[in-house]
Amino acid sequence: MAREISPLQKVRAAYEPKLPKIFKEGNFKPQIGAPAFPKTDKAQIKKLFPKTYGQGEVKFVKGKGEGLTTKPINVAVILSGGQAPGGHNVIVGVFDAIKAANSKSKVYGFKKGPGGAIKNNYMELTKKYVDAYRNTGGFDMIMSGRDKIETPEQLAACKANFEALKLSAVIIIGGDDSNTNAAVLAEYLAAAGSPVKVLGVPKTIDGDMKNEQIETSFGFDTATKTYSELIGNIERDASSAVKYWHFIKLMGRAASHVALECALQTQPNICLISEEVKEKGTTLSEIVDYIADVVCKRAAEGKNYGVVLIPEGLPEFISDIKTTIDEISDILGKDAKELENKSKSERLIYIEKKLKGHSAEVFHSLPENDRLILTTRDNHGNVPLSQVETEKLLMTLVGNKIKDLKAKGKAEGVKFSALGHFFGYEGRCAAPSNFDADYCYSLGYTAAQMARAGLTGYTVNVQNTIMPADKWVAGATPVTMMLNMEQRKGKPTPVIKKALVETKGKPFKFFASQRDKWAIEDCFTYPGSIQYFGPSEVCDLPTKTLILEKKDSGKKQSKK
Ligand code: FBP
Repeated sequence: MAREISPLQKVRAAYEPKLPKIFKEGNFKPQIGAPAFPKTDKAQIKKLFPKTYGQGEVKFVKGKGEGLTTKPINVAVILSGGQAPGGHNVIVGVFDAIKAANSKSKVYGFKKGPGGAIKNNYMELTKKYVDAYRNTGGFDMIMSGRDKIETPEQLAACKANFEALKLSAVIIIGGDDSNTNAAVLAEYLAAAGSPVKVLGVPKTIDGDMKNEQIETSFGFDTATKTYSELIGNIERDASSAVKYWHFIKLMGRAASHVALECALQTQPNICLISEEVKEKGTTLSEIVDYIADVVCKRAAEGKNYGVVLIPEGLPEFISDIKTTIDEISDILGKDAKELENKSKSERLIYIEKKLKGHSAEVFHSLPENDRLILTTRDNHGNVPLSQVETEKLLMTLVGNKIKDLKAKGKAEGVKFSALGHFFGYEGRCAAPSNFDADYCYSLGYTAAQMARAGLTGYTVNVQNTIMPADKWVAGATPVTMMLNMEQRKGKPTPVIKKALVETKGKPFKFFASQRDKWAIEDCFTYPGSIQYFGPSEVCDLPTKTLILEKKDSGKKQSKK
């Protein structure tokens, strides 16, 4: 029996994503620029990527299809890492473009992430199958996974599987790590004389895969709009009930782009920005003092309610917690043998005994569940921060601080009743906004043209995105150009630099210029739900971050 779909999904399936004019008109060719190099660590990167180093940036310009094959080709797609709205449209864009160039071409999907390429777990994507996922959220079309293709055995298995399917190209849809992995795979295949090319597409709701060439990662737009709708609803509840402080943690493993964008959209009383906390060397108790001070100032105005936004990555940016995490990582590394067969609680006791001085004090001040999480590491060596209940921790510590102040007669009349929320998984599979639906389809379409051009080791991009879609410019950036060397698991490793919030950047500066007012006055804004139909100024609006970052450069480009 056919699966029932919602009325919105039915209508939305017919939505035709917008494309850059050059693709809509159909007369184009790739133009390869002068050799492009990374900003730093040139010699090391050249040594590691001799085949793909120094390639030129690509732009699609007017042409008659020069350099683009019209022969049937086979390409495969892989979804890698956390879900982000629009992933299905990347695949749909690849599918439509590949089939439009030659209906005999085939598109395969490796299932459950990069692990599918290693294990040869794939399916051929047919029109009927793909059509059911047009403009939908989620990655369930072929599913995702967090495996990395890194060992010689895994690289060799991928090569054999790709060649058996006679692939011209593999398109990896992922974040900074996955695009770095795409570059490693591209180099490996090129060095082995394989005909298979590898391309990347910038994905992540965290918004931290961006640079001069990549204006934004897909999914950030929809996820932040989804969270902002919920935050706006909570703000209205707070100012209606006038009795709760809401502490809302927002996803984003490291960077605070999600929290900052949501703050720009909803104007809460407080939004912590991890990057600023790190820059200033702020401690946990200083953060608690700051929040408690705003709570008291608002209480003095008769407002015993408010909204606080907290980025997920915060614990790793608070100076004393970061030191504690680093000391724990050291213990986990050095004493791996002793810890091997211990239960979770035995590990905790062992580590607690080893910590000294202020780190021990900070660690003891945390609830047991958070202490357990801080002693855990995932496959990539990351602390699983989405599981740390920072919002609850801050609620408790601010509550204690206010009790102290009251005992000293300094917080008379302050009522502090707090509720905690975590918005993360709620937004990652939302139906893509028009922006993400169009942007992702355009990225997929561009990736297909790069596959037809037989280019390898590139991440595709679509630029000029604060302008209407027909002014968008499609192209690709050599991954080696975006690499720098960083210490990973104790070794210098080539990686795409994660874009953190810049405290000198326009989005943060605008926020910082407003936050004192937002803290005390009620300036809440209620963005409402994502609109798919209606006036363009409501339905096609990019994020405030993108508008603030690109406003001037957008004008310059459009005048040309
Ligand atoms: P990606 O970087 O893979 O896009 O994932 C981002 C993210 O949503 C983070 O915001 C969050 O910390 C993490 O994934 C959660 O991971 P998991 O899905 O494995 O729980």
